[in-house]
Amino acid sequence: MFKFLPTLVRWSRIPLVLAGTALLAGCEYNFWRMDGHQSTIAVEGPVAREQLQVFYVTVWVTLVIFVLVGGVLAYATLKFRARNDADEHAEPPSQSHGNPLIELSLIGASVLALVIIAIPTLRGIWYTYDVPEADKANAYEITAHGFQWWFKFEYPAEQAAGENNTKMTLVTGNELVIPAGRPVRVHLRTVDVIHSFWVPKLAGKVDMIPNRANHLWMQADKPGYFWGQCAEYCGDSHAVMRFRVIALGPRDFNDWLEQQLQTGRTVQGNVASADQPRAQFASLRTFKQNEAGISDRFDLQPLEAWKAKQAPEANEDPRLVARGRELFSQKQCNGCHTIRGHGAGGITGPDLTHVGSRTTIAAGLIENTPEQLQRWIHNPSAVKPGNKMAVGYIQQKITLTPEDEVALVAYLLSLK
Ligand code: HEC
Ligand SMILES: [Cu+2]
Repeated sequence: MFKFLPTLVRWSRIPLVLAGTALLAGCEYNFWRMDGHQSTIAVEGPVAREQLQVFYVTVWVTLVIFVLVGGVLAYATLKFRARNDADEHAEPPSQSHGNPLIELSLIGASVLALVIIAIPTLRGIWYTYDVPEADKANAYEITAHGFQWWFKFEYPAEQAAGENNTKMTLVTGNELVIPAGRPVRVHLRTVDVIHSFWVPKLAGKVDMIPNRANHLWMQADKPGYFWGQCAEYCGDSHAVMRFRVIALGPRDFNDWLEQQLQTGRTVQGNVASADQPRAQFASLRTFKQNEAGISDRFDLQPLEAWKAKQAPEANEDPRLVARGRELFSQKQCNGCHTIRGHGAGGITGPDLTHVGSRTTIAAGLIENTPEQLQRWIHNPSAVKPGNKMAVGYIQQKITLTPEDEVALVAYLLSLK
């Protein structure tokens, strides 16, 4: 009688896959594994794995209930249907209050189902709340701040070089680099409205709430590149308030830290040359509003792309970079952005001291290429509706010629 069960179990993935397809259509490239940049099924860390277990237990319990109730319903419908005219006009069977044994066992079964779901749920709540006691000493601390519509990451344990040999806490923007295989404790803060911190493959989500000190922890099994997303509606550009998490092995992580702790890079070269700066990419093609800004190559091999981005760009032109540095203060970019060691100390926008070594800009929205960078500084609001940099352009009447843009791009990309 139960011969159909194995087949049923095998095919019970279908409703899941169908629901997944509906939700993730477009960004899905590994269909059967249900993988994708923001998959909560193909997880890569212990916290997300714990959360996935709760999900699966719930799915299986409800699936069993669905099959049992649906089966009884189908059985009764078929067995007791009217078969002929006499059935059609027969009196309804005598009505009774019910069978106490059946009712009690149904209550018992419901309680059992809830207990089966409650055990992994409670275990998950305790496990995901904070780094396990035994691992606490090994945990790395980060503070993440939500801004409309980007993320600032602070490394409280790391003192970076500031202006004139001063020290300041290391800060990065939109790309969170963490040590792989180690628990990372993230303190969650916001400077404006409520945001929510979510890295689907690693952990989440926990809200960043004004005047409230939330935290979460996460861990990446091995080095990797992960997609994050603000998961609490926070205004115009909420849907594109993204970020990235880059997990690195101990050696790579230390190398990265060492580079980040230095002041903004200065390109050496023949600055006094009388030649005109070489404009390498002066023609800005016209992008459409909301046009994507991520290349396939980067999309498929993001960690390799990130590693390549740590080295200086080919064909750096020192004169162009020097001109860009001048423009950065002339055009008041320094009022909102910090570039340590280059006399720029603004704090309302992302720290740009090492912006050239990031793979994405505008909070994970577009790739950090010369073309996309120029697209961004040319007209930020055409890339990301409502963003605060565009507001600053209007209020401070900032205008850039194509030559200015090219020089600024060369300068920003030189900041490795
Ligand atoms: C009024 C403040 C303000 C001014 C002035 C300003 N910016 Fe910004 N900038 C921001 C903010 C805020 C963001 C983040 C926007 C977002 O992603 O929502 C940003 C983002 C950026 C980014 C992307 C950084 C990243 O990691 O995503 C770059 C590059 C940048 N600005 C360059 C410039 C340059 C060059 C100028 C001068 C021409 C400038 N900014 C002027 C506020 C400002
Ligand atoms: Cu947000």
